[in-house]
Amino acid sequence: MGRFLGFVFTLTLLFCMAQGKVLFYDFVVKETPIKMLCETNRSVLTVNGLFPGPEIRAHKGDIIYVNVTNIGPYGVTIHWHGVRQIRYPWSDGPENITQCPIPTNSSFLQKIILTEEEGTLWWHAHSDWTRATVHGPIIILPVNDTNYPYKFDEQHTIVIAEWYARDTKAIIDDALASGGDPDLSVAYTINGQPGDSYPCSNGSAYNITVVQGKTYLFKIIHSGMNEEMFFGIAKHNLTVVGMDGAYLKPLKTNYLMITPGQTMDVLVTANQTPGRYYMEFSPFTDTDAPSNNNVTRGIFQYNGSYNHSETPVLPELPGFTNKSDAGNFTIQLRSLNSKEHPSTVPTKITRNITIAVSVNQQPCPANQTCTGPQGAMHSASLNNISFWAPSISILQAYYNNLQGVYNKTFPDTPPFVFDYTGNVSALGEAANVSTEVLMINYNEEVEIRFQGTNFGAAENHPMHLHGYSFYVVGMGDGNFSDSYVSQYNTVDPPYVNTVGLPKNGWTAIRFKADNPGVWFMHCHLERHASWGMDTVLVVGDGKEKHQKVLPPPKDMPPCSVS
Ligand SMILES: [Cu+2]
Repeated sequence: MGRFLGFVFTLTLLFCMAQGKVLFYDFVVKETPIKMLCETNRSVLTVNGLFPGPEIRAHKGDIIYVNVTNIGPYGVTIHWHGVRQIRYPWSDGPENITQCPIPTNSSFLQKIILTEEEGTLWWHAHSDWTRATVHGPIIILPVNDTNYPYKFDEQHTIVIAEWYARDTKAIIDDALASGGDPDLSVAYTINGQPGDSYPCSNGSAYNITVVQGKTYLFKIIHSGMNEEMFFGIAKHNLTVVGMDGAYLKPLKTNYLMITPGQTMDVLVTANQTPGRYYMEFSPFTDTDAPSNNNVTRGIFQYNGSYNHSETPVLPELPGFTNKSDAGNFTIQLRSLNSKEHPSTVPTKITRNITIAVSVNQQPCPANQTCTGPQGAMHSASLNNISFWAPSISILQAYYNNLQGVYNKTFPDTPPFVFDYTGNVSALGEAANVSTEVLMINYNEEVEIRFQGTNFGAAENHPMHLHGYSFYVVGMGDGNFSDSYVSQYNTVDPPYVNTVGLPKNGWTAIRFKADNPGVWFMHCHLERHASWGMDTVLVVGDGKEKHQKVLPPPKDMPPCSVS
């Protein structure tokens, strides 16, 4: 008996070691006066009074408890972007998908279960447009702190965001009521600073002082709302070594293109003449839709003796509308696929889904004036369904077998076939507004082919899936064709949680449905998500006990109060 207990104890100890540490964080969501541009201290929603918000730092396999207390003026939810949350969708966060908002003056203890994730992820609000200012990094270090597949001397986190001139909840509430375009952001920021190209900056900008010969690891998080960005540092090469919490084969480049929702780990060696060099983010605007055409700059400056007041050198980035440079960067990304970090790309696909991704219009309701295109209302859809979030959580309805909250009828193919990326002007642009989910069996090997369409203002759509990372096995311009399957990369495709679907192009992704639960899938351009470019994957339980969704915590925010 004693020997048996000892054996159990040893097993438990091993299990705990494999599971890593348990960490605790306190997040208080509250309005905080922030000085930005020429404004004086306008209050915005923050976590712990910080913009960007506090960094979570953990090791692979840790479990993190975050006690989220909301003392802001309205209900909020927080999402841990890129964390798979195996069997535990209860803490995933999207409003009315996996939980109802945390009401004002209450708390929700969220549990973040790290498993395979290693690298850079982030957290953000997932209700209304609150994530504009409620976001921050999740840095996941290798188990023993030193076991990186690359070398560097120092690491720094860079959070890119978009700043709006008024309350972002009012912006999206107004836009959805009028059917028109939401306000554009007025600045892009690097770690909370717009930089010296904006009025009232007084020359201040995010800056980093570097030592010649040293190599810096930049953990770049694009938490911006509505624009993809190019990034570069004058005269310096970038080596991309990770993305979305997984390693990549080192990719040498002089610029990168990053979409909202994506993270990239980038090495930069300070190997130029000591001096001052701009690092710059500039928008990639491949659409007729209005966009914020400003840039934001930080400064990469060497220590040592030279004229420190000299104007920094500017990088040469692709032009704002340069679709080919954006695509040429993205298609070069490859997962590391080493012995320690192997790729496991599904090759026996048992479920094949094609999703047409469209920007639509809805007719203006009678007795109303709409400010969308041609007096109509902006809308967006997946397979011609413009997603309508229910008033209670889909996860709670699913787990408790409540009827009438959602339909299990999201189609596996577009409802009708047309020349998706050709001239669509003769086709109607309205989509069906409803709550449809994709039902997927446990352990299916799933392929999803996203097909962009030429409706409305076509553009790149950063498609994001909760609960999973996926392999991007193919991508191209125009309409998808079955003949492309033989050209898929099933050896070392990038393993990501957000992929840019090219404007009027296609992208194919693969994953094994080994995480039961209710998982949101949506465009990470916030205006498209608000217009209905979303759906939900409901992945069923497996037969074994360890293949089922875990029970909910006792303190789930109630769905009746909000
Ligand atoms: Cu989109």
